[in-house]
Amino acid sequence: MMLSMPLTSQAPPGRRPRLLLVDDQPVNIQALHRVFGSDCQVLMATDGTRALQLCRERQPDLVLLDVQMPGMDGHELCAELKADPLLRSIAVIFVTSQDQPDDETRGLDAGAADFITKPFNPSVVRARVRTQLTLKHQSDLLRELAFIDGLTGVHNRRHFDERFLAETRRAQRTRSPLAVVLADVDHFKRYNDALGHLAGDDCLRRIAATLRSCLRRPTDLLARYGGEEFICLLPDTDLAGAIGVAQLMEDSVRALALPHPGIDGIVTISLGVSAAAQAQGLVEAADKALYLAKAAGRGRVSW
Ligand code: GH3
Ligand code: MG
Ligand code: MG
Ligand code: MG
Repeated sequence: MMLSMPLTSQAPPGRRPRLLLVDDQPVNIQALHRVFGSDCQVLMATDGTRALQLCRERQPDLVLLDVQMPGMDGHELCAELKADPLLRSIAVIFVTSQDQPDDETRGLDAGAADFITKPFNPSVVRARVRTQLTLKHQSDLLRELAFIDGLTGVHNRRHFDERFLAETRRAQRTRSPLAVVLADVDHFKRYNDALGHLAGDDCLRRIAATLRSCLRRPTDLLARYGGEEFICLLPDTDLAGAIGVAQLMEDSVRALALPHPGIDGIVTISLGVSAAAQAQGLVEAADKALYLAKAAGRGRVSW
């Protein structure tokens, strides 16, 4: 029986697909809710502006979108989503009573993945949504891989840049603090010179794993920012909190006690911390603080 088929065969464990139903007529939303309510997280909006807001705040996997609505209509909303790098991956299926081929072409041109006409057959809607959710899940996995640093397994700079943009917007919207910690391995050139590049790579892997173990919240992000530099993005964290994280990182790397023959000591890191409600210049400020930590003798946290 089609209706009892699971919606995604490869959904991430513990995460039900998140659908956004958008239609100016609540009765249409109710009809779709009956089809998906039991096995999806369902969000609802009766106008385009509210739908866009929900997309920003809740990142649905897929939007079932009515075309004709007062205010921002379906085509406009779809165009907004596809023009935004942070929202572009959300799949859009138009659900409309219009059956002119022109409308279908226009919807697909706007970036929609599929097109369903009302009145709809629940099994068909389910099957089409299932196909799009599977595609979305696969492209999410690929994107995730493209955002991982090959050497250390932590996120890469590209991912940091994208998350930084999203968190900056969120921090401004919610007026919550946002913090950045920049970490740089001390005298790493001499480490390579003394032990060789492969040992250097191993050292970077150990440090990355240690830094990661210092992060506590699922929203905290660690990325490799450059050769022997790592960066942390800490949402909802003020300066004092970020300094605490940075100090823990400094202590944890020190506790590894990795011998550094190039300086006759052990491997240490220097860290620069910055935090603000305004994310403007946050990375630059952390970089300046890192420079202070280096100048003050390395193996320490500055802000
Ligand atoms: P400082 O304490 O001032 O940071 O000194 P440093 O030697 O760490 O800084 P510098 O920027 O002069 O040198 C960074 C070194 O990091 C040089 C480069 O060979 C090494 N490095 C960068 N990326 C990698 C990598 O992926 N693997 C290895 N093994 N070494 C790397
Ligand atoms: Mg309508
Ligand atoms: Mg460096
Ligand atoms: Mg260095």
